[in-house]
Amino acid sequence: MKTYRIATIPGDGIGKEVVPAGRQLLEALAASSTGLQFEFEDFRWGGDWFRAHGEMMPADGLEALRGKDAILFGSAGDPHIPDHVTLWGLRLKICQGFDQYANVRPTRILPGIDGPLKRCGPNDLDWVIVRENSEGEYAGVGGRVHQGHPNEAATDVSMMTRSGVERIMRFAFALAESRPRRQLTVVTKSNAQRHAMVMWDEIAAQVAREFPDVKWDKELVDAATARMVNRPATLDTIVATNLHADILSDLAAALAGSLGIAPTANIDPERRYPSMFEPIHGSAFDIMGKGLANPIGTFWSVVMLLEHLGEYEAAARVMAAVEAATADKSLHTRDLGGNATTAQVTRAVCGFVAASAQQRQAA
Ligand code: NAD
Ligand code: K
Ligand code: MN
Repeated sequence: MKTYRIATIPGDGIGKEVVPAGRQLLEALAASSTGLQFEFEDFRWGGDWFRAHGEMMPADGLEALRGKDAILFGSAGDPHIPDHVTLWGLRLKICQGFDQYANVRPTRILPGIDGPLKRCGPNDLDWVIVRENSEGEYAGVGGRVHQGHPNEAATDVSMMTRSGVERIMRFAFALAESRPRRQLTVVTKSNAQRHAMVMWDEIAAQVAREFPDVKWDKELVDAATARMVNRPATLDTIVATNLHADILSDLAAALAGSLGIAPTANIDPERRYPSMFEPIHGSAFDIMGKGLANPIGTFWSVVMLLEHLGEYEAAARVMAAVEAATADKSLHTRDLGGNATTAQVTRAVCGFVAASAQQRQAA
């Protein structure tokens, strides 16, 4: 019997709705599997914790997470606290504290879901975006002088290091090599950003020599958005900076049908620390507390969590359950044009997981 220690951090807004749903799914999986168990510890950090303690998570919070096998995260963002305080105080603190430098964002058109692109079927859009997750535009370097005065100046410096770029390029090339098409697009903006992005391009070309089987090309980030819409089938694996990939992956999610279905993994590839899995969406203030949140993005993140743990069979079983749910339009939440609730989708996906276990036992 294998027992995994999982930390759950719902955070704020709809994070408090989708993370419990993700936990329910893992519990359904454990109940219907032989040899797989989860030990959960729930951390109630975020906006409420901030109101009570003046910080988003305790100073020794990372210590409490360190021994876990994985973290399932919801969202950081509270309507009454500035966004940069919530983001830096919780999500980025964990990503940077545990050096989760590779952010992986798969995008596919799932069965039953109609994306906004005409003539774009499941085979025309199958991407993985790799986001540099530790430096770049979100390095936190910069400041403000003469605050509030007419001559105020402010900077956010995009700080890139050779070792930081090398490791994300190597990760992206290796991931591209592991996929059937062995193809990588390196997104850049080295026409305008003439220091860091030029180094980024040079390192891409250098790392490419270590991966002779990977076909790769370069695309400016603005042109990349148009290519995603106009020629989606020409893309496969994509690597981009922290900011560029942040933006491209929301576009990717929307093109695949909804922000509510997109998953992400914040990975420490060297496995020194626990990795963290979350839907890519935020707190969704407009629908929080109403039971309308689509839990599919969290469920797909659970699939990525299981894959990271090496539980490939369980991961495939959960993904099949997710796809059985999306294929049924009566299980679509409002973001997909339906009227199912978070609870209904969760119950259905847990039911599919249980049913697939029974079928396996019968076979
Ligand atoms: P958002 O992702 O919260 O919402 C954007 C839109 O998508 C909203 O209309 C929302 O209703 C819809 N949506 C998102 N997820 C959905 C789901 N699961 N089901 C149905 N509809 C869904 O982005 P935002 O409005 O820009 O940000 C709100 C807050 O969340 C901000 O505080 C922001 O900083 C934070 N945020 C946090 C994270 C994170 O923790 N990783 C990511 C993005 C945004
Ligand atoms: K999130
Ligand atoms: Mn984002």
